Amino acid sequence: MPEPESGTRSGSRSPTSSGSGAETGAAAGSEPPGPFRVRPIATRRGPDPKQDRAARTRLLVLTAAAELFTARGFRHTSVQEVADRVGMTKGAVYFHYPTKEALAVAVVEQHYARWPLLLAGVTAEGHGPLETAERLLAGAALAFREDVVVQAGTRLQVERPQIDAELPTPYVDWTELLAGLLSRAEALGELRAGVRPWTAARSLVAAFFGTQHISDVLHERADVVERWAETAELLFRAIRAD
Ligand code: LUB
Repeated sequence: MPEPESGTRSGSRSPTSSGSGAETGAAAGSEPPGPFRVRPIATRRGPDPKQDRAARTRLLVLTAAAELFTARGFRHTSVQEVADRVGMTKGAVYFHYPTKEALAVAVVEQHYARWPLLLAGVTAEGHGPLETAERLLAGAALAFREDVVVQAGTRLQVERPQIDAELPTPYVDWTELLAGLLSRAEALGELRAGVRPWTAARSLVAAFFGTQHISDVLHERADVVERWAETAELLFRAIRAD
């Protein structure tokens, strides 16, 4: 599997590092399988109802922020608007997220926390690596149409120059995940001769990103599933051995 070349991961903070208070909830060392080592916000943390309530409130605030970030972007969203949306005071919101930047980081990390769940579900279906890659991206397209946290995380990553916070490095984990699957497909002789796993992985990520972006701008992602299906059909025909 190796590649990648320098400068793609070293030194740049990927979603894997949990230095930023990403929801951990679980004992150290039991990281979800990589990449995307970010945990979903656990709303049930155990015997302490106060902790449960706090976790549920954090999720409520995060979802409201995601709706506003998706609709208006980072700059044009205020913490007061987030507070109004969930019927809380600004102070109560700041108790859970000390700054608007911290809210943006949490939203982006929860965007990436979606993918281990999708990965586990598709992997459990027991398909070959190429079929798994195809179904993963089809599942992601559905999430881009339906899930406001996925949509908000995508917009915030595009607006990252405006956000004074350390956001996870975009695109690199999907590329690593797909390159891993395509390397396994190569080992099984499922790849067309001359197709390099990392090249194909970068091409799939670029095509997916472009497809969802155009669908967003033109149709608020209403047709992203269909648009990705037609692009995927073309790309996997080029990648798959006859
Ligand atoms: C994916 C986005 C939007 C890549 O991996 C990422 O960072 C992504 C957000 O930045 O699309 C395409 C699978």
